[in-house]
Amino acid sequence: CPDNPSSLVGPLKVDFHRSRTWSNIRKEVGAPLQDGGRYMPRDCLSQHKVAIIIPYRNRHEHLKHLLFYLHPMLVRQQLDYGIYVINQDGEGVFNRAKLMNVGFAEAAKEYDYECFIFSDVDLVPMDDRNLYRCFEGPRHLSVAIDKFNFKLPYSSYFGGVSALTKEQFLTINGFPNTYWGWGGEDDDIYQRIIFHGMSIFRPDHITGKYKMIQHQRDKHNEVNPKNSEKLTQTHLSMDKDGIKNLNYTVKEIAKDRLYTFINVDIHAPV
Ligand code: UD2
Ligand code: MN
Repeated sequence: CPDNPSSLVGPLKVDFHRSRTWSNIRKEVGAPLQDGGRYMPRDCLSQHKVAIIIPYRNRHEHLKHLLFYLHPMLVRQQLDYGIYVINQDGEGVFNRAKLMNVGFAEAAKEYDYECFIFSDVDLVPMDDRNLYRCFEGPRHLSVAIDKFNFKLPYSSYFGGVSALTKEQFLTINGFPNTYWGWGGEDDDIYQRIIFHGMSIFRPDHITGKYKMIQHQRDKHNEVNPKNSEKLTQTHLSMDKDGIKNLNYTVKEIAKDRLYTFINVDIHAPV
């Protein structure tokens, strides 16, 4: 496929006011997909094998909105891609970064993905020129979120949506497994990247616009004050705490038309 897909349209209309049904979404965007939320272009060979990893628990409405907008955009970007929803089993403390590690490991078992996009379930891109592919360095995609007045909240901000090649991900030993509850894990990932001598790529602030679905803080994902304290230790912990020592138990893998659902026990403290 060409380097610059010709079917991109630029700015997208994104609206969360209408509630959606799964069957409607499957009808509207499911046609070109194979089970598991898999797609590859038919008329050309895609240059990008991309796994989209979504850390998840109990956000059904958000997932519907995201998939409704994301699938058509990824098809237009002519990616060879699959969408993986990594569901934290049980009611224990949530752990976004560990779920993303699990998503990396499980997706890599299924297919020869070269690029991994890690995305919050509530962030919908507002411009399809924001390419969901990988670059020479780790890329932060959600640079202009409405919640932050379409600006970076701070210059080392790495939350939301990011893209790393398999090699970049393994170079930083993946993400930390030990950030339970809300906060800090995105800053830890940023530091891992910098400490390993890489720099961050970003789209411009027009292409990188996102709409965040408004929500309250979830139960069992309360701010954890220990997380910000851990950030001073990243350089010491990063090669011990990551994809190399990841452990978890897969409880179920289910293939929906729109996504692969992986329910996982990540041994959360209760
Ligand atoms: C910010 C960051 C996010 C992460 C988080 C701190 C933005 C836009 N995002 O998100 O990347 O660094 O702070 O941990 O700044 N989730 C569930 N179910 C739950 C809890 C979380 O599915 O019960 C997932 C979901 O994909 C969600 C993500 O975890 O989008 C982050 O949690 P959040 O949306 O509650 O946190 P938020 O918006 O402050
Ligand atoms: Mn959020």
